[in-house]
Amino acid sequence: SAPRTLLLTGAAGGLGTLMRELLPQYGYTLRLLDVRPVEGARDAIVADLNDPEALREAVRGVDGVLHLAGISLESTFDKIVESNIKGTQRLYEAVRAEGGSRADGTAPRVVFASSNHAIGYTPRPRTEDGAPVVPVSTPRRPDTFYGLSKSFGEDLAQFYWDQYGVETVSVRIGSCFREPTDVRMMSVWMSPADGARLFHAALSAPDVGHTVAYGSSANTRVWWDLSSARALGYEPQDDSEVYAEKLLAEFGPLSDDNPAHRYMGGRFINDPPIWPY
Ligand code: NAI
Ligand code: 15L
Repeated sequence: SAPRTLLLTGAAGGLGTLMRELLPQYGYTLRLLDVRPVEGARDAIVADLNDPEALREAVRGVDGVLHLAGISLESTFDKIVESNIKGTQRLYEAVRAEGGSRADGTAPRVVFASSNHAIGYTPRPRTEDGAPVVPVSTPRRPDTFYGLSKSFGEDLAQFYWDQYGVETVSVRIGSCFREPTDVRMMSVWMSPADGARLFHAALSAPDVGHTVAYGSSANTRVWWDLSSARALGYEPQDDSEVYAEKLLAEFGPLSDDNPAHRYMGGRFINDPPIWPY
């Protein structure tokens, strides 16, 4: 059965805003947390992930956590360490402690927003020439300090499962925006509606232990093996192909002359977008 009360960290961000719109239809009551005020939500918890007491209070009584908070682009190593590495460990500590204080000892399940940038240095698969899609078991090859922090987050999730029985689904999200905006995104786009479907599946599937899943729509040009996502009950409904004509006319096809097209991480390889704060 689906968890009812969900802590949404990173609620003020782009994906947090989309999920605030889309997740309530699955029956969730959302508790919101962000280091920034959440527009239109006066009861949101404004706290840093590095505030253990606020975090402990935030997870008290929830059935699940959708962990979106963190630096979502490239930054200095020190800033990434604070928000993404220390911050995520503190979240897991709060979740573990919450489980320890319950009669049945069960901690709330975490859905961790990992990223394709944990495997960004993997060459893009030539699926157009019949090459296979990339499995979840592909060695991680982070393309940035940001990608390294997501790789760490997946290891942290595995450790909290092995050591403490805290369950996690780590979703290696592609590009979850309202529309794909470049040719690479035709392969890695996850529509917001499919994002909500996948997060809901990840929160409600039985016995996930630590599961890693790719987060994309049912794109014609998909690069990733979605079978572990489908095994959770995810049935993607969207396909970026409806935008192909427009995007190809504007940008042309993927080309190895373009360094941003050689690897799955796209421009994070050669010209990563920088976190503004
Ligand atoms: P975003 O940058 O719009 O939102 C992140 C939110 O986290 C911000 O509101 C920020 O204030 C908050 N935050 C940052 N550091 C914090 C801290 N120390 N304590 C509390 N809150 C903190 O990013 P977006 O696009 O919404 O992504 C959400 C999550 O999903 C991020 O973890 C990102 O890395 C991951 N992701 C997103 C993808 C996408 O396509 N949108 C793709 C792959 C991963
Ligand atoms: C990410 O991990 C970022 O958080 C998001 O802003 C996009 O850049 C996305 O990857 C992407 O690869 O398109």
